[in-house]
Amino acid sequence: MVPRDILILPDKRLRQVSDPVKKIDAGIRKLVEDMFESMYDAPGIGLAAIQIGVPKRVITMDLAKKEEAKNPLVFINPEVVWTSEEKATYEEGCLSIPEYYDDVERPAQVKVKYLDLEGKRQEVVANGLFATCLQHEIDHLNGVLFIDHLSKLKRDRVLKKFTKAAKRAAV
Ligand code: K1U
Ligand code: ZN
Repeated sequence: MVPRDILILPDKRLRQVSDPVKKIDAGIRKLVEDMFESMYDAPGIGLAAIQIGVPKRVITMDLAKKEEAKNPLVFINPEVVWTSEEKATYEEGCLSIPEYYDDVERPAQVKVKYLDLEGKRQEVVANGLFATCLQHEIDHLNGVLFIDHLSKLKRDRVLKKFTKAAKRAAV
């Protein structure tokens, strides 16, 4: 299997709101396979389907450390149903904004309901990097990028740098 290209800022498709999955069929299972292939190849710890150009509400994730066994996770139609008052700050990165990292403050814990690959309703309470990564990926499903949580000055700087790079690559 060949990893799919990951969309890079300022690709407009990254700003699209993704559609809910109506039926978990062979097409969705193939999409999930392609997403894991692309995520592990990048490498990354999470991926939203829109990052490979598919506007569907599907997320893959694997937070296992290098020395640990793989722990592939799939979230279909995820919804945040509760967030803690407590906040946590993590240095985030994004495969669609390569080599740029910055601190983002988000709720420290979240409760998310979603469908698994068998179409079964699930609920998880996440904290630590799991909570951050879930919120980062759910943001992607809504066309939101982690730089949107930074100051306008920082966001504009990043956007300018990536817009210039895209223009240079196009000639
Ligand atoms: O959504 C994405 O673009 C994936 C992103 C997820 C993420 C990272 C950090 C905080 C929140 C969300 C990444 O995977 S960036 C790459 C990365 O963090 C990483 C890559 C290899 C090993 C360990 C981490
Ligand atoms: Zn991202």
